[in-house]
Amino acid sequence: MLFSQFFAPTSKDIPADAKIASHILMLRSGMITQTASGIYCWLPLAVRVLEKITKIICEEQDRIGAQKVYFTTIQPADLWIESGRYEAYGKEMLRIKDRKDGDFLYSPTNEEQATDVFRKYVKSYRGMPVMLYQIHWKFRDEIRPRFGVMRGREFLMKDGYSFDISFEAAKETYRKIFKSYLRTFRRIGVTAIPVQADPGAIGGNMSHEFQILAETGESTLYYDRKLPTASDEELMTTFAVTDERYDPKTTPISESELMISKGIEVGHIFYFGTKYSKPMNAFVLDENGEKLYPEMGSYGIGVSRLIAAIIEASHDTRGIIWPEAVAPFDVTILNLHMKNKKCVEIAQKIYDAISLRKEVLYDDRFISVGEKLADADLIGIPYQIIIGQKKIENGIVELKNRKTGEIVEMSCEQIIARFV
Ligand code: 5CA
Repeated sequence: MLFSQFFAPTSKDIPADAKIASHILMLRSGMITQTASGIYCWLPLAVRVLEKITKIICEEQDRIGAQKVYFTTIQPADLWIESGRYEAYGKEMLRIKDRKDGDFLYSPTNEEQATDVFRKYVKSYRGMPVMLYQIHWKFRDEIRPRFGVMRGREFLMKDGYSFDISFEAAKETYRKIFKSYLRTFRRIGVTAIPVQADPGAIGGNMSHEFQILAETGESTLYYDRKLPTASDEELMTTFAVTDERYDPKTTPISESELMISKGIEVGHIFYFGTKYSKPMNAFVLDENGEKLYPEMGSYGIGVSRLIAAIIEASHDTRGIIWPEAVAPFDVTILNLHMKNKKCVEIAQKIYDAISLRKEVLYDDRFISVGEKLADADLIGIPYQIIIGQKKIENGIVELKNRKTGEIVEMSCEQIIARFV
């Protein structure tokens, strides 16, 4: 991709209403643009990151047998009246009328619809377990949308729904998802710690949040000092709670073992038994021909929020530092002197060779050296190949590691070999 043709409206200005690093950097790097309070357009740089993240999520869901669907964003109110949540959801739900004056809503979550799809088709315990998920837009009319896409009104969520024949089977599914989430976040390049949580509006009695540690996080976490070294299996029971649940009187560990940090909730999983299957009459017949109400759970990842959380956890004063697995491009080529024939020739040669194997952004714009270097650090692609007129005389280009700042000199052939 040539930067001169790439739609990334970068800016030096710090937007007045942006208070935290991720919001500032997402606006400055031209990833998002606001269209109404808490509602954003996603521009090419951001979409590339979203797609990297969704690919990892889909691969990990696939691995545990969850299957991708698209539920609908517009749902009939009737489904929610059946579950009893239509009134309870209150003002956070965006309610819509169609031309026939029918009541609809824009989905804030899809438990009801998943249950409806299940009951239409699965009539016997033999058709279970079922695990469906989607990655789709949601709308919640938050009282206080803030921090950009961190707490938006329209946001992208991965939401999954499981149907099991017994409590034991549902617990096993929950455990499987729990471990799969740890793996998913690890692959994305972040550390998300699981904490025991309140089920809130989704309901139920077993729930974990996945939190990325960051000073700007809205949640306060209390957890066991040993947590960072616990195995995936131990993590399910290692002490970690949010402030809503923290009670010094019942905490099973001593004060010296306790850590307190701020976190960003990027995932939330729930077991809630028959909370939806019973009122919605979604039953199957068991082996004796008796009614069996599926034991359900739902499993969310805030995909759009995750991007902001990654930036909160990985940036410096100059800009974003993308983990390699989700970076919008693998490498960027900075031709510092577009008017120098040798620079243009070498940059083109390196670009042609490396872009066969890697995603490359070639900055071929006619702008100042300072602007080019600043934009590269702002956008945060993991590797920068810097081509300047002095060094190129001796056949030398520089490779800069965005994260460490380390620069190494290489020949044109060496740099090509490094990436292909
Ligand atoms: N149905 C369940 C799980 S599928 C559910 O809706 N869970 S949730 O309410 O906890 O949302 C899942 C995740 O979406 C949260 O962990 C959070 O990361 C993200 N999320 C929730 N509200 C917002 C919001 N207003 N803006 C951005 N992300 C959000």
